[in-house]
Amino acid sequence: MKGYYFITDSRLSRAGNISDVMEAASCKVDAVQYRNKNAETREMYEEALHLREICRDLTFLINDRIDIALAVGADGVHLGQTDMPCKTAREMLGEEMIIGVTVHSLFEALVAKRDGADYLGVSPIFQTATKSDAGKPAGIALIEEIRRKIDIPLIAIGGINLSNAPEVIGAGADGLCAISCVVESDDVSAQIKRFQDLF
Ligand code: 3NM
Repeated sequence: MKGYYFITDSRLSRAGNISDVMEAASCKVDAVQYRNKNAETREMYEEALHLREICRDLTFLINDRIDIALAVGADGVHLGQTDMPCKTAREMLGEEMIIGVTVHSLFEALVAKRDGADYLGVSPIFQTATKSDAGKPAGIALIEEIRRKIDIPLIAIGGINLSNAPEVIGAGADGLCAISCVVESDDVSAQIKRFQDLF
């Protein structure tokens, strides 16, 4: 995991998830995470199937829903602190599938690594309106602190834009995700490429 990591957000997207993911795939982003907190299971399953097809040559992950990840043949899941525990997910998914875990502290990072996470989402770095319960921004100091102790990939998220991304990378993040800054743009792939050029 290195570079730009794409996460869907149909509420903010101008063009919709399918179009956004086609653009992200054309940029060969590092990974695509399908995140949909509002859909019913069937709708999510069908959209995930479609996105899996678009992302046939990319790492394709599902946020939270282990069942949907398995059903559509995703490469893995991304879990938050209130989702299925990483250890349990690892037992369910085996060693081959990718598990990412969102962490907000060094302690959560150490637990996630111990429990089998392949990479960490470090968040929220800056203030964000995209996730209402994101909590207090940790700043780049959290990336630096985790980087000193942990060697698995760190993907920074939360309030990242083209102006503050260089300091996020400078702090030791292997990759980053900027949702609103990309999906609200009228040229999603051009915006993704601007982030990719920073790596
Ligand atoms: N997770 P934007 S913040 C999906 O803090 C997500 O765990 C977060 O959106 C966390 O790039 C977030 O528009 C949204 O700030 C990030």
